[in-house]
Parts: sequence; C-alpha cells; structure tokens
Amino acid sequence: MLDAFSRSVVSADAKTAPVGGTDLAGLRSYVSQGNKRLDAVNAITSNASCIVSDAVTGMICENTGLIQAGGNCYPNRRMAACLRDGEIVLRYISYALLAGDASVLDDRCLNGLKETYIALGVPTQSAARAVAIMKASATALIGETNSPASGGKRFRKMETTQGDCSALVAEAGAYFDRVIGAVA
Ligand SMILES: CCC1=C(C)/C(=C/C2=NC(=C\c3[nH]c(/C=C4\NC(=O)[C@H](C)[C@H]4CC)c(C)c3CCC(=O)O)/C(CCC(=O)O)=C2C)NC1=O
Repeated sequence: MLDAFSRSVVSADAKTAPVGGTDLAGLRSYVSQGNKRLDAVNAITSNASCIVSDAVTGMICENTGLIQAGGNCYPNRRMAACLRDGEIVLRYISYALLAGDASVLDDRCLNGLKETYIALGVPTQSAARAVAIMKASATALIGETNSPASGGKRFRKMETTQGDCSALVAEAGAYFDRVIGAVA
C-alpha cells in the first residue's frame, strides 16, 4: 500500500532520480492542503452509515426484485452482507482519500471483488449503482453542496471553513468511479 509520499519515492527510484520537481510540488500541495483533506475524510467517515444505508435503499427502490425471493438482497443474511460490503467499500475509499493514493483500495478491496461477485451471483450492475449513489452523497457532503431538499430529516451540513475543495471532490469522485469500473 502506498501513499502520496511513498508513491513519489517509488516513482523516483524507478528512474534512479531524487524526488524533485513536480513530485515535490505535488507533495508540498498535499501537505499545505492537508487540513482540507482531513475535513473531506471526516465528511465521509462521520456520515458513513447514512451514506451506505441511503445508497442501498435507493438501489433497492429502483429494483425491488433484489429483496424478493431469488433477489441477491434476500433473505436478511444477504441484505446484511450487502450493507456490510457498502461499509467496506466506503471505508477503503476513505483510506485512499486520506493517503492521496488508490493503492490501498485496489490491493485490499477491489482485487478479485468482481470475480467474487460473479461467483456468488451478486449483481454487479446493482452494486455499481449503489456505489454511484454513495458517490453522489459523499461528494455533496465533502463539497457542502447538499441541500435540505435532498437530505430531508437527515440533512446535515459539515461545518468546515469555507474554501475551494473542488480538487478533493474530484479526487474522491475518482475513487468511487474506480470501484464502479472494477465491479461493473
Ligand atoms: C476487504 C474487502 C472485502 C470485500 C469487498 C468483501 C466482499 C464480499 N462480499 C461477499 C458477499 C456478498 N455481497 C453482497 C452484496 C450485494 N448484494 C446485492 O444484491 C447488492 C448489489 C450488493 C450490496 C450493494 C451479498 C448479498 C453477499 C452474500 C452473497 C451470498 O452469500 O449469497 C463476500 C463473500 C463472503 C461473505 O458473504 O462474507 C465477500 C468476500 N469481503 C471483504 O473482505
């Protein structure tokens, strides 16, 4: 598993070069924007159960066959496994966002996941849909673009210092897309 720092060392070593130039500039920005990154991670982790349960609910509302006999969220044992998988995926995305690198997500979560799903009959398009809904809510929480209308009774705005967090929203979004690309 790599992070922004070890990644720059690995790539410099592969070129037998010192860490410098754009790599150092990238790390400087990683450090100087560090508090924003921690706020973004917190936006995900402190809303995790809401993000996951809402996404799985939405996936089922769009495809109610999932909770009928023969559906992959039936019976409760499978429903629980599905919610647990949502929590796992979101947790690894939060690690990747913290590290500024996708390798922890790739190596410890996504590696072999599609094959596992196919072997178990977990519908990969539905799994991808749940992750897409998690992406929508997580990125709205990070960017504080969520609205009372979409949040309903559970509306919660993260109260962080206002500023430009578009790069972190995009980076987090890319990790969700990575999961979708790996399972779909
Ligand atoms: C460390 C990383 C890690 C991951 C990612 C992981 C995933 C994972 N999900 C599994 C099952 C499962 N995953 C789901 C998930 C779903 N079913 C649906 O219809 C939805 C589309 C979806 C939820 C969004 C279900 C229902 C099962 C149980 C399938 C079965 O036993 O028939 C299994 C088989 C073993 C088990 O049931 O516990 C694994 C290994 N395990 C890990 O250790």
